[in-house]
Amino acid sequence: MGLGIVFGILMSYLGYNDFVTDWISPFGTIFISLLKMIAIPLIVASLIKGISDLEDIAKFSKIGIQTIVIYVITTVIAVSIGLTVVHIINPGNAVSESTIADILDRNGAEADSKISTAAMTKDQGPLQFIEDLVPSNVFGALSDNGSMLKVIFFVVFFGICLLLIKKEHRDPLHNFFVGLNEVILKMVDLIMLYAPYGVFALLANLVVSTTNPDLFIALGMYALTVVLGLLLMLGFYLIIVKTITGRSPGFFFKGIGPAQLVAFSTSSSAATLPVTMERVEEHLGVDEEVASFVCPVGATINMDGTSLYQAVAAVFIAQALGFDLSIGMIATILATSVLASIGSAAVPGAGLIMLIIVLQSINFPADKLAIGIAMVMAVDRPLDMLRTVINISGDATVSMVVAKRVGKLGDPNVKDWDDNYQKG
Ligand code: DAS
Repeated sequence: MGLGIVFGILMSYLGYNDFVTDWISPFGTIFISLLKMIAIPLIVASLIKGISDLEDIAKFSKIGIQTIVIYVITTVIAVSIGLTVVHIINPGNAVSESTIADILDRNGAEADSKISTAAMTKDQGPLQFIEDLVPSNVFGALSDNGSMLKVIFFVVFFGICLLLIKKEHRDPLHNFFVGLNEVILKMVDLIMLYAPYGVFALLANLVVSTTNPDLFIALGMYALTVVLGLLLMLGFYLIIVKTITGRSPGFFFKGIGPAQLVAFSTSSSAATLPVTMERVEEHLGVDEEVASFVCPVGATINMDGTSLYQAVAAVFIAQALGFDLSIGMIATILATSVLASIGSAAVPGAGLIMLIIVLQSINFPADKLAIGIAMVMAVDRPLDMLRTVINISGDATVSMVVAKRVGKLGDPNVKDWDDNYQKG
């Protein structure tokens, strides 16, 4: 990351801007194309698997339904916090008009390109938004100029029908989607191996695109906005833990701290899951029956940190590249960020890939999308580490809340706490 910026500054100083744009930048464009290539298969596979797994969740009806409801509530709160802080700080507005013009011009994007062709629809009636949700041609929706919301509509519809078939004790496609999910995740892993080279090229090209420092000031403000949002979300968890379970923040951090460190260092909720479960059971007092269910589900469908980040990043990119957001678009960002959180894989960089889904859902101009992703990628690695910490902290919080509600939250500091549950 830093190397790309230093290299770009050096090339700009030596006057080799065109060399970077002609010979380095394409490796960044390839990386963005790889992310866009894997985004739809990732959301198709992980959303369908996530929804169809709900059938297993529903079996634990006492725990399952409330787990899903509480997870969705915390994700909506996370996105709302993200949207609030980004509209208070407005980091994207720190990018000057001349800087935007420099960047768009060097990257061949139209300064006044508005919503992409897919959104060029007839007069917007009051229910146009609803009409636009339903694809008349699934493969058209999957195409480059398709509408991401149509894809999501089809995927959710398909997943629900798969769930209903499973409830009839038939599960014709389960193994297919489990296998598909694993293959897609392996592709994400390999694409992320190329990430350092792609990010180097993108940043070098970004630096030679403009000599104005305001872009980097805006990026710093953007990163601080995400960090502020994540801290507010952590504070929300502490309030929930204190008011619902009576446990202090010190108890919570002492219990979940080691898992947060693993999440920070791995940027992977999936890799942290075993530690999260051990800490939740042995140090936060959650009974094994609850933890062994709520934590794995959380690692799959609950990524509050990721969804908060996506809301902030989508608004920042729109602000920075001069793309006006309507109220409807902000509502779409909220809905898609929640869905992207369910569909995000618990692996490094998954949130960045899903950001493409969020931007495409508001028909963000295709020629500006790559530039926007390149911008936020400059600071994505440390933000991925932090949002993964929030993701697992949210899973631990909900585990404690569910355990408390079903009377299975003990106090690990009390001898033989296995059966000293605080009743209901
Ligand atoms: N790294 C993801 C996780 O494992 C989160 C993200 O990419 O946003 O939780």
